Amino acid sequence: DEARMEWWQDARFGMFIHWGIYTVPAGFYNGEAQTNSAEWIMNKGKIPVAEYEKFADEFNPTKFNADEFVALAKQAGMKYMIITAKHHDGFSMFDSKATDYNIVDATPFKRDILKELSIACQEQGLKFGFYYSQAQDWHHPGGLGNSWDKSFERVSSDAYVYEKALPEVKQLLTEYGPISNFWWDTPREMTKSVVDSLHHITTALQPWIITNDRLGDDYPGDHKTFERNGPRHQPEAKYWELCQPVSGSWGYRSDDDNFKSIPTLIHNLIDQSSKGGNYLLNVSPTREGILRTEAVERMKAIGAWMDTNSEA
Ligand code: JFZ
Repeated sequence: DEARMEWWQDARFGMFIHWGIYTVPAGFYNGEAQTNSAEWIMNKGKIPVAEYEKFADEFNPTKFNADEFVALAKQAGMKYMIITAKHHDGFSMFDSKATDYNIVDATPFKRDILKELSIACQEQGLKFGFYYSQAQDWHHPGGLGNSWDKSFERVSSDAYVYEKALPEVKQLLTEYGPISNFWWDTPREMTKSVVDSLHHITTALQPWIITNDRLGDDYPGDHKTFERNGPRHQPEAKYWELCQPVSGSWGYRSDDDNFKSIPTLIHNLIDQSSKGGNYLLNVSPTREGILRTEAVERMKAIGAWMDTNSEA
């Protein structure tokens, strides 16, 4: 285990990416700002499944360039990248074989951005991993979290896992090269057997993988994840990570001007790493596939600080 965790413990800094079709409404539904992190808009706006699906028709991030994205992370001094393969909205950001509700089959873009990023990361020497919302899925009739849409008949959570989550996780672990991390999120009432299955295929298919602590009760994972710094969150755990969005929202929203200052970001990085933790900093690509200039500026400034202050 020590050997498996070694690169991660040395890494100190990683890029988190929240990206999905919620960048089309970008925080606004029926002209009204939804007061929440943008990737929650379907839930907060109680948007019916059939209506939310239409955002996929308009998702066409033609300005996306995986090489440039990975190069920027490297320039910032980041050592690994974790991207949302599927968030709570249930939309798969890769060429899923389990559902057509994915970036290749359901959008005019038709490109598998996870494949493109996995290749770019391998070429440029960055570790690459996935965020996956295993319990909440507001699109599948058995996924947890969608109680506002009564237009379809519900199936069991187990049925959802066997039809969608397990096959997708398996595909992500077998068709995208070496996967450094699996970042589960929001464990909810799932049966022990499906949680066990998710855990077992993950470690069996990628024995070197590192997982966080959000799969389910019986699984502490390899490291803890925290969202806010401060004394309460300085853990006693050996392996831990602080994750934060560079601005106010995880997913892109058009009115988000709440960017953390460059000194704050550098402070957070030093603060976490000096205490033995990692800092997973989230950026939010737009519906066009690019980052806001404020975010790019910040990545470059952190990189410049690293260059002047590193010993190598
Ligand atoms: C979850 C997601 O719901 C959210 O959209 C985002 O992906 C974030 C990284 O993770 O939100 C959480 C999960 C756990 C806590 C807070 C927000 N927590 O434990 O404090």
